Amino acid sequence: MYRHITTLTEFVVAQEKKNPHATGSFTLLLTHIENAVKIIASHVKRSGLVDILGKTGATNAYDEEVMKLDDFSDKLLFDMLKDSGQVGYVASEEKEEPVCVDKKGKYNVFFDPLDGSSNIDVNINIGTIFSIYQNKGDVLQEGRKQVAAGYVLYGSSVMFVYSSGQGVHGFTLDPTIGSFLHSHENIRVPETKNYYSINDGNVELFEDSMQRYLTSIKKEEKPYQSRYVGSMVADVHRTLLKGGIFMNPANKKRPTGKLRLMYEVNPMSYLIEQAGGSAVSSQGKSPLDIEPQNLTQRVPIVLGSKKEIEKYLTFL
Ligand code: P6P
Repeated sequence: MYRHITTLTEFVVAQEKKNPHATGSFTLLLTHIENAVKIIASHVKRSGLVDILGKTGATNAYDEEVMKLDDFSDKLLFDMLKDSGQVGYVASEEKEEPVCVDKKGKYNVFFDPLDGSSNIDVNINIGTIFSIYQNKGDVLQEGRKQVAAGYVLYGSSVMFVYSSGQGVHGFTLDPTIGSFLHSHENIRVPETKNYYSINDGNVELFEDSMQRYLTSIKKEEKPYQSRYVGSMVADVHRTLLKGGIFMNPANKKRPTGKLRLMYEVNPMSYLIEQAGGSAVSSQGKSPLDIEPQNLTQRVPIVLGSKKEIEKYLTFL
């Protein structure tokens, strides 16, 4: 029995048709990102085989130039974005400075090519994160100004999750046809879930309010359960689908937190809010309202189910 399942390309084109001002530029941009991540997914799946890890400049059994997967992903994403002809500034977490591809390019794109890449050689899920702004000449814009954001999770299956302001949609790669199929329509974060996701090893370094919160949720009648992968895309994806609270807070060693505002926190906070959840940074303020000071700025982040964030805020 034939049942048509929408591909990512069809979905994005349909979204474009709904928008009277669309010129097809965003569709072209997203399609180039899609092509890049399909190639990255293929290499991630083979990463244990072609000895692609850790070496630079050698050649491998496949006579390909072997480079670290994150360098490869970084170069590939940049080239694909440049080839799209739709970008002004492109900023990679792997690079010190943004690159101005075309001053008149319509969109600025920030990306983390392979977040959690330290997990590659132990076969733990890793991900690509991207964040898209209108090119208004100024590279640094607050997260609220994002026109779209998304991630790709290279896991037991490869998933492309994104939002362009009309809810969050998930697409699962069907490797037999090389297409992302619309598997998760309009993802909504459950309002509550007793999952907490944090690196408990730093508990002695956390602020008093965080320590009191963590003690309290473990003493509830239904104690909260720890779920922590240590790979942001995996932890946020689980939080998006199942609910709970993901935290990478400030601590005495990292008073501004560990995760990058422009490359990790803004795109993930945008997605969580689009899916009906909440995201807060210092003093309970939304990270999307932070005026970025520099490209590599780190901020504390707590995000997830609306009611879980409300409970957390009562401890501030
Ligand atoms: P911590 C991975 O190195 C990463 O950048 C994120 O993917 C992950 O959420 C975080 O760092 C883990 O941080 O404090 O647990 O080492």
